[in-house]
Amino acid sequence: MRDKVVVKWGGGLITEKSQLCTANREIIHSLVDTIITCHNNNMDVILVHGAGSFGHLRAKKWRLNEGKIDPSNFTAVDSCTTQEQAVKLVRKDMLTLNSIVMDELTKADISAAVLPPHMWAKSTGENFEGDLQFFASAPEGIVMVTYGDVVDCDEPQMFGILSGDDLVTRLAIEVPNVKRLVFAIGGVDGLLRCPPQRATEDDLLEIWHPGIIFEGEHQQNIDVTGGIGLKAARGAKVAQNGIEVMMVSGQHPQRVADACIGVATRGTKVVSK
Ligand code: IP8
Repeated sequence: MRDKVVVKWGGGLITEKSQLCTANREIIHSLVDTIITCHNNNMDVILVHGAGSFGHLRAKKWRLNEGKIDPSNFTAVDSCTTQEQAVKLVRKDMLTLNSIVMDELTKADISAAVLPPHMWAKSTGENFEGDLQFFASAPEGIVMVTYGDVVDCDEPQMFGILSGDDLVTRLAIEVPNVKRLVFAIGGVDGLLRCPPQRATEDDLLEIWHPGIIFEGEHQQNIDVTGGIGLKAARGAKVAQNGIEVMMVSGQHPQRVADACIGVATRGTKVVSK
């Protein structure tokens, strides 16, 4: 069986994060080549993408990450009047974002199959329920794709947000033959010692483990999942299982490709200690 790499394309990278449902097609198009590089280097790819403005904005407004809450917390807007409706809309928007990703893969002659989490996964966090067998048994050269989504939860929560960062953690650890996990992120070269607006070139942490303190920026007003801090924590857990973990800028596809095939590049290598 060929080696596999799990790659996460961050939502902040592949969408315009502050503009509802706006994809960054140019970036998506440029990232597709990195998958071809993996195939040319005998590696299969499991691709997970984030939600960006197709998920976080509406999920935040309707507090979907908190599960079902008292309807009196909300004022109806034309397009949506209840949390249940918001769940359906966010799932639909995520299918739209995913179809853009799938379309770019198809245009590059890459065979891919998508497994939308709301159809096979339940509950949130890294202990979500769901059978990862389909990802493990994909034929050589077929890219298995999934993404951060709104999933069903048990009562009383009813629904919640399953982040792509939790999906990559489980996929990297549980699918056999995964050699690497690569986070392609937007706006930064990796983990920085301080928030990006204050950082200089020298503030990139080339190696990070949970003992190293950094001031991660989390856009609480936009994000319903954990931002860079969640990626770092999940990355360390994956590294603990003997899998290489890199965070690189997705705005430099060459770095993403290099990280995927194990060539040294600018970014942050995440280790467990
Ligand atoms: O961007 C979030 O997934 P993430 C999913 O991978 C939604 O954390 C629907 C907001």
